Amino acid sequence: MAKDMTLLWGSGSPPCWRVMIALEEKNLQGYNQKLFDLSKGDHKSPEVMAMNPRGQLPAFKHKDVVLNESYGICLYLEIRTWPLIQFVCSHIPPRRTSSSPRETS
Ligand SMILES: N[C@@H](CCC(=O)N[C@@H](CS)C(=O)NCC(=O)O)C(=O)O
Repeated sequence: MAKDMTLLWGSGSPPCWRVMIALEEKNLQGYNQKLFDLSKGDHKSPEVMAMNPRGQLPAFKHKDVVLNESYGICLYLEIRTWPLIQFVCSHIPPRRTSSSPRETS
């Protein structure tokens, strides 16, 4: 799972550390990472802007999911790595939409 993850982070950034600590706590070592020097403005580079148009770090990607808020990333990691939640989610029937056929009883 960690090999599919990429974290763009900045030097001296508590929100970045928050995500890195969450990754460590969840034993997700081995993720791809790249350090950007905030003091040089590297967080406005095309590489960061492509992942987070606000040009802020952390920027996180897992497969085709991109997340840019540190608390949101931590929540995502929690959900993705908590076996009970995975079990429950895998047993929830697909959500009915307004275009779904209505049940008749
Ligand atoms: N609410 C965001 C804050 C992210 C943030 O402010 N990151 C700072 C580094 S600590 C940053 O990228 N600042 C550069 C800028 O805003 O241009 C989070 O928790 O992820």
